[in-house]
Amino acid sequence: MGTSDSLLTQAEAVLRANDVGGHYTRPSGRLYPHQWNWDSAFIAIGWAHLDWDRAVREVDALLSGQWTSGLLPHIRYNPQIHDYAPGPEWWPAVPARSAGEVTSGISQPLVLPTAVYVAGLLQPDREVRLAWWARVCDQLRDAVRYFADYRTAPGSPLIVLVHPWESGLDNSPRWDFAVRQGHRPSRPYRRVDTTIVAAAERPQPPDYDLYMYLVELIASHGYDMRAYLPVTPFAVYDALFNAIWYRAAVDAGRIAEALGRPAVVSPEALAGFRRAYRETLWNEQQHLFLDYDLKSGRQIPVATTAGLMAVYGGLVDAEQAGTMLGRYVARSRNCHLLPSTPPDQEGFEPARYHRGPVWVPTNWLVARGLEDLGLRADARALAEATVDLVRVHGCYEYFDAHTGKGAGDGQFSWTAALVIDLLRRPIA
Ligand code: 9WN
Repeated sequence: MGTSDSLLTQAEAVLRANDVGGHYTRPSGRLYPHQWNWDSAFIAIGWAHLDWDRAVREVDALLSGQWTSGLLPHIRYNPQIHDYAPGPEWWPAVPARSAGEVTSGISQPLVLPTAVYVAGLLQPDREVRLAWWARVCDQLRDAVRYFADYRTAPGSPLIVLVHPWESGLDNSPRWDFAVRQGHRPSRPYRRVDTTIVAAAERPQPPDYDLYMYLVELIASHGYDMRAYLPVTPFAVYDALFNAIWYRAAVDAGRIAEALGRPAVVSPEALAGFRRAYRETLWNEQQHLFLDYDLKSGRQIPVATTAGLMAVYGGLVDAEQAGTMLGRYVARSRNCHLLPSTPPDQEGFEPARYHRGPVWVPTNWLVARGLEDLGLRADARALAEATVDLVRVHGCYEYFDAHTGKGAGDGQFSWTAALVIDLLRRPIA
């Protein structure tokens, strides 16, 4: 067997081991036993190469947690499992469309419409593909529009992120400004994560204090952002979240168009969004997009991979993408690519979760974005570096930026799924 064949076999085994009854795929065995939003989107792309019907079931399961507003929760809890914290008791009275669904009360980067588009194209039978898209199209539209309808602030079409967990890059140094304010929840809470993996690789106690404070704040305002926006310490325009939302709107639109249905977001609204993204988040000095804190009315001066996601979103042209990437790579000397935070950025920690380590999903997003822009050599180099890291170290959750050593959970679903995609659908 060639090395790619054995890596494929290994990655497939990870997905199968994390498959929960053929319904959803947990991100990893013990650390994350429920269904996570953007994990399942990436995972569906992996399944689409192995077992297309299984990819459909992954998406169905995620969509079954959707709320009446259209929100797709960040966690869809498996009610049989109780060893993850915080559990659903922290998210009371969630307005899910289907009775019996147990979910969290915030969302995550909306990769799902893009995953459904990509997985759909992997189905060779056009009738089967269109029938699937027709079945899920309205739910994807609602998931996209939820953010435009309920999660913007006056004066801008950009989406407001209300919790670090929504960013998917939870303890990014971008959020240190809020952690430093010292907010704490009113009730005690437990942590399970640090009993499973090394505490040195996880968020710190002050991070969790903020997370749980915000959970209480959001839940106590009935999950209505406009009600808590005046009092929350955390309201940001996240460069990653907004780029992914834009791409989701475009890809949900492609699905609608293939079905002859009306646009999901109008071309004028998309153009206005592109303008706002560039005007609000571009930082000429860093040659990168930065996040924006609505409370201080300023950009957050912290460079991370989130600033590159405009490449995936299709919010920059090839020339700008090439310069942004070149700068980021140049400042990431002695690191495997791409460190989630460059080493010259204050707050960089090579082995701590989202503060420096390399993550397969963010690399995948940038590589696919470069590919779409025609920067094939850059895309291929990044894809190969990513696959090599997994080949050498295994399907880890993330990788030490300096040594490449795997960290977190060692049988990680999105790592496996996206390596399968990079091997089976190499950069064009
Ligand atoms: C909280 C599942 C999730 C990912 C996130 C990652 C981590 C959860 C946690 O795991 O977050 O949502 O308990 O730390 O940060 O991106 O979706 O893999």
